[in-house]
Amino acid sequence: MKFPQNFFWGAATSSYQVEGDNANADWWSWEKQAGKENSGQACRHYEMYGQDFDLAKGLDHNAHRLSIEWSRIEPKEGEFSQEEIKHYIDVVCALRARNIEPMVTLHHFTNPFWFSSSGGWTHRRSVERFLRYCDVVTRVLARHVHFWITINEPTIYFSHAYLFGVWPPQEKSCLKAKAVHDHLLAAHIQAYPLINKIYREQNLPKPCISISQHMSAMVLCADNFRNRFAARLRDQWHNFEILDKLTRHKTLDFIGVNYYSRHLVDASSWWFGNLLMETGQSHDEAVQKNSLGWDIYPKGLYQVLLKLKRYGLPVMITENGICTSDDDLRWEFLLAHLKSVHRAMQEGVKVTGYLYWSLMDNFEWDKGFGPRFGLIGIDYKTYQRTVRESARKFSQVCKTGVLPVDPD
Ligand code: IFM
Repeated sequence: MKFPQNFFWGAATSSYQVEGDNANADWWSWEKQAGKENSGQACRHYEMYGQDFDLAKGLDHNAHRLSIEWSRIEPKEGEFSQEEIKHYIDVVCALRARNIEPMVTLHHFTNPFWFSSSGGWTHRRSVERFLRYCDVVTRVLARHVHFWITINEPTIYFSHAYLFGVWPPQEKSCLKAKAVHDHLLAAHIQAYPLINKIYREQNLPKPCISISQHMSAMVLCADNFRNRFAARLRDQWHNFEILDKLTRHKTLDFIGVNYYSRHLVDASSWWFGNLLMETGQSHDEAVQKNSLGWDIYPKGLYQVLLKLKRYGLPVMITENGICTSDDDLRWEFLLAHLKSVHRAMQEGVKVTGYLYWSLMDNFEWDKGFGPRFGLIGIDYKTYQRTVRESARKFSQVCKTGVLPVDPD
């Protein structure tokens, strides 16, 4: 099983989860007030990024996805920190110096505290505030960056923060969730021409811009009419609604996919909530789970990728990973998902890259530091990095573009 020569291989991180000391972000005050584990110094990646990128280089990665922390760049409304801007130029150049393609996310769940305390993404001025930040960042990074993700997992963000009330600002309001959804989409739709314009002004080749869309496979517990209907509804709501809109606006140059698991669809009534949310037990196959209890379902990545054919756009896996204390299982997970990617490519899906989540263990939001997603383990007492065996095996794939054959 061989991948194309110019395939992007690497891993992803996000600023808040790895940098540490992001004291101007809304999560920072929320995690304290909500009594959650504090992100504190996270992995100290803010100062140790050079060492971390050396490890990525040593593991044969040729691409790396990172995010810019808006609350560092604009700690007070309209005040941009030259020091922090320089920091991110240095970070991106550090990747370039190692021949690792930087892929930059502009919004990965966190907001500056001032932005959230004045209504966050529910505010009608949220879009113009985001665009002002995008403008500043794009102008300085354009020379060094070709791939942009404007917004990470919009559906996860607005549902967790404004519908389920489990992330800051812990709202449970359909009206607010709808406003946030609309503003996030508008933010992307308007950021797309803005970023392109900056590249034209700087005489640079057109950049590649997308979002990272969280996608799940929909699996029926029992094959009946209501479950089939519920699965279609969920597919649309969770996976495709946003992609449909953004492709209609012609604002995606590729599709960024974050894939982790499946939804087991078992709707016990025609009530909207049951159709959209209710999960059940699978009757046919017992699958392994990650340490957060999510089903491991590699076939689902293949299924999702095939459905993306409808857009006729290249696809990049911007996240796929497992939290586990069993590193053999991590490698099995990686290999099985890469086989799914390869199979989808054989069937005509143009996948251009695979970024494992995550380069290192990190702060898994409301779940704290417990879940271990990293190719590289972090000792949170000493901040020592340990390259896992799975990372070395993945490195062989990155180097050769070939998947090892199963011994059996
Ligand atoms: O850690 C997160 C990441 O921030 C967004 N995608 C899913 C990952 C695992 O939950």
